[in-house]
Amino acid sequence: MQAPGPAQQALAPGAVLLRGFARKTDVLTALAPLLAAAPLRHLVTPGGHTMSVAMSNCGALGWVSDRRGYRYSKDDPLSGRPWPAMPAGWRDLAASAAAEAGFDGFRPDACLINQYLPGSKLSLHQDRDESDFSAPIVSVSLGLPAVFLFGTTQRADRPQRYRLLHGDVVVWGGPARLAYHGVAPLADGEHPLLGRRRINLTFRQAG
Ligand code: MD6
Ligand code: FE
Repeated sequence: MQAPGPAQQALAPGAVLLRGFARKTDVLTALAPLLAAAPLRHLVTPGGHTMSVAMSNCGALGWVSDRRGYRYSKDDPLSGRPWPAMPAGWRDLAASAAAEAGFDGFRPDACLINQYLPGSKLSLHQDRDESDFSAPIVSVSLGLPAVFLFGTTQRADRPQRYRLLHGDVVVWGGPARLAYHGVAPLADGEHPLLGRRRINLTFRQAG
């Protein structure tokens, strides 16, 4: 008998929510050493605002923001050294989630690590700093639940709201690749593995 696959929920053409896809994968063991090598920090936007989400990266490229703009960088601006390598287990998890959502051959070279504390939020935005939009975005939710906002490619369209739990994975690509998305202010709580925070891993083919 074949085990049932993970629950799939279509959010839009090209966008899929894979409920619990990462729940049984050990992604947390690698987290502390990565954050020791490249600590979480609050980036400043080109407009001069300090983001409430704290960020770091692993992989060949990392996403950074400062007064000069958003971009991908080979080096961590804090240390001047390359970002820590992406753990093979993380890369394989992202590739298998992408394949499950219909995107074969996903080879992420960037993983953004985001930490949300109670009250942290991420305004509606598009992920458009990557060089090639033919690859999807794979987003892994860990820790406290969050309300994920997912709209269309038009900023003015009101986004749908989805509650994302520990282990949920969202994949968006194809016609949804440039969909506006964000995260509502995180509600306080206590997660058995991660405490009072949410960690989100966002995998991209950036270079
Ligand atoms: C999420 N995160 O946290 C979705 N995008 O569920 C994002 O969309 C995102 O956290 C760009 C930069 C950082 C992010
Ligand atoms: Fe994003």
